[in-house]
Amino acid sequence: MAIIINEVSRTFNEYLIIPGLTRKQHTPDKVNMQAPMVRFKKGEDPAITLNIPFVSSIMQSVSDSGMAKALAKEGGVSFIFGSQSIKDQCRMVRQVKNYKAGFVESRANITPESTLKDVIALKQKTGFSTIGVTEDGTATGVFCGLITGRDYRENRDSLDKKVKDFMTPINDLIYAKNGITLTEANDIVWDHKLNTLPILDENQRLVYFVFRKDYDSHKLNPNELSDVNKRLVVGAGINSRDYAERVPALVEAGVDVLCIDSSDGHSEWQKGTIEYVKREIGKHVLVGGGNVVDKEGFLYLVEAGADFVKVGVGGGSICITREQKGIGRGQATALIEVAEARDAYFKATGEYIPICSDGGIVQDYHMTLALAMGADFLMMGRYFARFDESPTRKLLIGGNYVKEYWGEGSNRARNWQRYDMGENDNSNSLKFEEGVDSYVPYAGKLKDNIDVTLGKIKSTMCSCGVSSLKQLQSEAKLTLVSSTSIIEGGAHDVMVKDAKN
Ligand code: MZP
Repeated sequence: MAIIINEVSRTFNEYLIIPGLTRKQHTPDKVNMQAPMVRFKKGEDPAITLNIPFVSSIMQSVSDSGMAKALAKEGGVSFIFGSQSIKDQCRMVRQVKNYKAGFVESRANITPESTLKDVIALKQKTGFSTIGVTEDGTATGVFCGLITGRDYRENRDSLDKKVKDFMTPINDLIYAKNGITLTEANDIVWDHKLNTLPILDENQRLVYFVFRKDYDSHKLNPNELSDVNKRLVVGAGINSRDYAERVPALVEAGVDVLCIDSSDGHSEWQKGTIEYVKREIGKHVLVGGGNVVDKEGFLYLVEAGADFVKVGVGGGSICITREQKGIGRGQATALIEVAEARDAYFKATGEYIPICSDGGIVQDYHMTLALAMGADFLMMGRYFARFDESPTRKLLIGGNYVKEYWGEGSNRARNWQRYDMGENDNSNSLKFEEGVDSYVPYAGKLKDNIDVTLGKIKSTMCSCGVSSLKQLQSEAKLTLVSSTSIIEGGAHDVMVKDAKN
């Protein structure tokens, strides 16, 4: 007979938070939302600390470079989806890493003898519309001029037109000498109303660009998550098949953190992947594993060397794994058990391995619950898929705007590696779907929504009398709710007026 666990497997919806004593110092502006992202030893700091405890799902319909930039600016991290070619995934990582840095190396360069056709091709390939013109077409060649979208008309000008005939030449540009500080560079940008300031060395070679948009962006995003070189932090999903080629390429592209993307992480394939990455590619390469739903799964990945562990099987909004295979566990129960295992491991070894609650968040208060139950940070798909910054189409369906959102286990994603059963499973096709193709209500800009969500979480934390996530984990009181008390929690026994009136 199988081992029967009699404890009921529960979801977030079955819990509520009991308010604690709110002291006068408990105001939302004093609440700290920072969270450790990767393994660290007692007394040390983790290599990455999130400024808000949110990461976006490793999914085609959620995390591309656009989402990654938007989320890093708010203090979280996106994991660029891995169900694409290594080249395409690395291109997305580069787009994020090159996005801003104060001083940015020019990533799109061309020679004066090239043509408009070459410029358009370069723009498509790199995604950059500001192109440096250098004698040899390299990022550090002798600087000749600049091309922006204002220098040509794509549909009107001859594609054979030479770059030297339509670029803005160096003599008409304001530029600065290498060695200038960022503040001085920004002053020049502002005083002369420039969008781009080229920085040249004593031999007139291009060294950097300073962009006006980066200055604006930093001022607007005090929580921005950046690396030591002031570049946005970005993650990427990997699988347990092509890691020997994919991981070095992603590291080369500048990725900050990796995560193995799998519906079931308690496997020898994950162990092998983590061990290979740490042994062959570098101990410093940060890699999370998952997903697991119990203590055994957590400890297995921790022993393999995982830098964080993701929790959750079958709870995702687009997931039908539980219906198809009968595997999974209520997200709240899974999280509580794994959080206990993490704390016990920390106590025993002095090593803290953060856990990430993945999937199943519907209401904003579910996030507070998950954090109180012990999650260090949360991975969300549906939440982010609703925003302008997700890579999918916005459509008008039945009079309402929606965004497309499909699971990695759906036929549409064709992400066989996430679900296959290792190297002997050579079917190279999905035998049955574990995810659906869906729509989610369109919700506007990521920043606006995150501001509201964080406002709610901070307000709840103040009600609990805590001002950090660590305190929330150790001091919050949670209670199970009956189905009738759930009804009591919404508006009831009144006729709700149309919200618009
Ligand atoms: P949610 O935030 O939409 O509820 O859940 C997102 C999570 O569901 C992802 O981070 C991933 O772990 C999981 N996922 C993605 N695709 C599928 C699927 O097709 C899936 N079954 O379960």
